[in-house]
Amino acid sequence: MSDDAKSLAPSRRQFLTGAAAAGAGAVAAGAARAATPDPLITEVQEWASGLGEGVDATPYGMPIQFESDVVRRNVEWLTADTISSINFTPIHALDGTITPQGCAFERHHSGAIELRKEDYRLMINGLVETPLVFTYEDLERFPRENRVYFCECAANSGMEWAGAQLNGAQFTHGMIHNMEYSGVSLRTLLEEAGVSPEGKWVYVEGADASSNGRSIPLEKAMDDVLVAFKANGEALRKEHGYPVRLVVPGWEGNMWVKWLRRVEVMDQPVESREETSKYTDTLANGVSRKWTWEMDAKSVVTSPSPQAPIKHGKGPLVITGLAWSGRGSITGVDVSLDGGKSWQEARLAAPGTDKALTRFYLDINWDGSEMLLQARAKDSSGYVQPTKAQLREVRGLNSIYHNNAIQTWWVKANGEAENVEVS
Ligand SMILES: Nc1nc2c(c(=O)[nH]1)N[C@H]1C(S)=C(S)[C@@H](COP(=O)(O)O)O[C@H]1N2
Ligand SMILES: [Mo]
Repeated sequence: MSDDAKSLAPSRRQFLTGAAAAGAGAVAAGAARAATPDPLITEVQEWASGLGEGVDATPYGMPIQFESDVVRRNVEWLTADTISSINFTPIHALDGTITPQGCAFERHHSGAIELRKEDYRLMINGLVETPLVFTYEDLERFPRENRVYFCECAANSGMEWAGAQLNGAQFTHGMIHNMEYSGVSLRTLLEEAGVSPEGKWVYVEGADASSNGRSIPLEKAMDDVLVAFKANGEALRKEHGYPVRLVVPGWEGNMWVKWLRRVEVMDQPVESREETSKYTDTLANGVSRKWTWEMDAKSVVTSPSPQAPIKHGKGPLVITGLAWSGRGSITGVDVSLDGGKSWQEARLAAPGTDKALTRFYLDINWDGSEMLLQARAKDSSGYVQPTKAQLREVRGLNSIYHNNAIQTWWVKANGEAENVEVS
């Protein structure tokens, strides 16, 4: 901005405050038809009175300052520290399906590490004909694939098991992201090493102190698992596993090992901490479910929602949200305005794709009365997302993980929304 423009700015800004309020009134009346002269149109504005920034100002861009509240957030009481912790994607403020890496939730067991490409090694050992070690450059020379998948932490919505608790889609459903990955299929690398006939499982681990070791059946490892080094076109961010992470489509986020360092082919699973004492669900009778790898179909209305209230009053209202399934693609989403008594079919922004987020919209003419807003996902396996009561009947109340129940937002007449349960 030139000095001239700067000296003009304060008085302009004062003037604009009044103009903005008048503008908002006109929109609330229901039409964008100009009745009175709008200074935002008729006056030369601050941003048109000087020069903008040069192309050398931002070698790598951040969102504009006006979007500074669209950020990951954490829930302070959830974990004892921020190293072995988690934060949440601001899904209430995003649209479309691709999650920018910069605000995609993070989950670390021992913090996000910095590992240079030059220092990167991936070992394949165990029940193979030839144990192999790949450098980053080696990986780049194998045939590459591009695929879009969601990654959901098994603990997503875990705090909601006992009752409605956190007030915002970011906190109830934000342990999820959806990116386009570029990488090499794990199958290609395993075939390079030659899996022995006794090989039935792979054990995958990361280079961080926690190592986050998990066992994966060989069948899955040879199916759609990717060894990825790019996300949404750019290098993986540090917090998502730079330089290389595992992508395990449709399966719980814990198996998506970051900073991937080793794949050991085994004849049985390791039964590591991450797959026994964690990421299992204890039923009412005390028996725990394990090997609950696939993430069941789930959906959530992202707007309106507690962090995204209706500000424009009654009339045209865009209801939108996300749906996904670890067992295939989303075939439909129903939306209820009355707590599940009646349902309407939402419009999918694009046909559902395999194990990726699907965006849905329901365009209504809101009469201004309160709503109990819900979404219900249906997937290509024929599965329908359950209510909280249905899920609790099967799983009891001891669970933390794998809560895919229908979420309810109580949208009040003033447009504010609250996390509630209907019975
Ligand atoms: N090496 C390693 N990989 C890891 C973890 C970890 O702590 N260390 N956390 C896991 C968990 S529990 C989840 S939900 C996902 C989260 O991936 P993100 O941080 O990219 O969102 O990474 C998984 N991979
Ligand atoms: Mo997780």
